[in-house]
Amino acid sequence: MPSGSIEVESKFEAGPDTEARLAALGAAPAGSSSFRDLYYDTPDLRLTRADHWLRLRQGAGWELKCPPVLVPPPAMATTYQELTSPRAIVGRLCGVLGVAPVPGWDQVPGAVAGLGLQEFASFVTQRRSYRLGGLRVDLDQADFGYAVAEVEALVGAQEDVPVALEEVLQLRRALGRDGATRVPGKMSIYLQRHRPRHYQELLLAGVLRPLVAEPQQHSAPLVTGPGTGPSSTEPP
Ligand code: V4E
Repeated sequence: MPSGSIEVESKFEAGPDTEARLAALGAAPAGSSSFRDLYYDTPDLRLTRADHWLRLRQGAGWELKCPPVLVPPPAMATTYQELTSPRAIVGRLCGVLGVAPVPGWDQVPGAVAGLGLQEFASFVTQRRSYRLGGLRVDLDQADFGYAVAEVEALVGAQEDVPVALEEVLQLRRALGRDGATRVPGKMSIYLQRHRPRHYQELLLAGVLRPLVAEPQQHSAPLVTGPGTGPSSTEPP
């Protein structure tokens, strides 16, 4: 089995009734958090064009999300392998970029510098989480004015994905969110708004899908004020 766990998730647009529905279903509040994510790629976008997402989540550490090893999931869900061990992350980065690892790259920052990776996205998320059985529900509000929710399961092996997928979609339906529209993640919206050329590249590569229409926002942003917005935008 590959190292790291596999994340099975389905994003949805939370409504005013979502938290009441979660409570009615017996979901337990699992706390609130606020964190900044910094994402990295080569200047010519070779990681994200290969659907590899390297991020430093402040307070949690480095993580690399890679595409599924086997069968792609249905339209309403995504599966990604999540690597968190420095050795696994650096090994995979070198594999994707076709570079032999160098001594001193046993920690991610050394490899990030050596491979010439650059930050391309930085944003803060305020999150409220719930747990129900083995599932987790996150209600996210990003500081660039986009809210999205997700039902998520973490499994240890590819053969556990189909059951987890069914559970995730079942809870999504129980929350009244069984529409056919694929809801974009924070990154799609971030890139579309702040890195349009990067966004176009990923559409061309088939890594991101075109946005049908920007979803409605049901609540005012939870994070406001100076210093909380995106750290950079593409040069003109
Ligand atoms: C995998 C991925 C990206 C990395 C961020 O993943 P995501 O789960 O959206 O972020 P977040 O903050 O909820 O992480 P968590 O706390 O759950 O670990 S950015 C883009 N992708 C690919 C992708 C995709 N193609 N389509 C959808 C709907 N989501 C993600």
